Amino acid sequence: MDRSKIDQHSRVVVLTGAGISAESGVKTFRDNDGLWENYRIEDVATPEAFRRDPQLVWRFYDQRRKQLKTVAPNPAHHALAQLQAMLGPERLTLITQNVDDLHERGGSKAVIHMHGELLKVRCTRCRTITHTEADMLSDDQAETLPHCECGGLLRPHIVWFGEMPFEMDFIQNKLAECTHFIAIGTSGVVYPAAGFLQIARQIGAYTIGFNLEPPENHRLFDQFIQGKAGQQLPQWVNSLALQV
Ligand code: BV8
Ligand code: ZN
Repeated sequence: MDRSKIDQHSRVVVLTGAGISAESGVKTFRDNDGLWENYRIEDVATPEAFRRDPQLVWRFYDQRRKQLKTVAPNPAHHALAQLQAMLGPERLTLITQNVDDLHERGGSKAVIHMHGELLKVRCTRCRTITHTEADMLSDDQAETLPHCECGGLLRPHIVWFGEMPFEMDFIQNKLAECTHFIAIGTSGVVYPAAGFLQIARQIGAYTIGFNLEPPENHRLFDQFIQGKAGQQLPQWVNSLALQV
């Protein structure tokens, strides 16, 4: 039986990382050596950084949210939406490490943002989550911090280093029953996301990696397709369309 074949009986789990948004113009974490304004991202995207300097952390997320308005989905996002339409939402689970909304704008449904979303903020007191497109820091000199109606300080609805990613139970269940696991544009460095490939292999799923450069774990994939996701993914999905 050809394990690689994807058909209507397949259950596909896709994990995307910053590389799928790179051709849209969104910087990846490995770009400029993972630095933002000379800060290491691991030092800004943490609860400690937010406690220590909430204005700095809000500036970091306001700037990335603002950039979202200037970028658009690329052919890789559209190809994944096409694949989901072909297989149906029951047969394709899309998990992203990205906090941008490009999968949704590219047509994908029910996207699992395991590391949160740039366009959402959460109250640190009542935990209410609200959608926002606006800058959260006031642009006055004081850089007044945003607060909830309940008086609680608002934070980005983002999973920082040292925090538990979202939807892990759902993700584990989908990994436990998948027939195919496809990782796209991720360096496979950050856990627990980087461990999903191992879980998929252990249950016998057929695994495929798409990446510009061979990531550290590329030998673990049954198939590794090197190149830009915006070129490789549409080609691969179109070749599937003939089979499914
Ligand atoms: C947790 C939101 C515990 C923030 C993010 C030591 C060893 C092992 C693990 C750890 C350790 N010390 C600490 C840890 C745990 C830590 C971790 O893994 N650290 C790493 C740095 C070692 N993980 C955590 O802290 C996680 N939480 O462990 O909690 C816990 C347990 C119980 C109870 C409570 C807590 C939380 C991790 C989530 C952090 N938040 N994002 C924000 O966005 O601001 S992570 C962030 O970085 C991204 O979301 C993403 O996950 C990661 C970056 O990875 P990629 O997406 O892969 O991006 P990258 O730039 O690295 O790679 C891009 C790839 O694309 C490259 O390979 C490139 O070649 C390729 N590419 C480029 N262009 C293209 C392309 N490919 C195709 N086409 C192209 N055009
Ligand atoms: Zn509140």
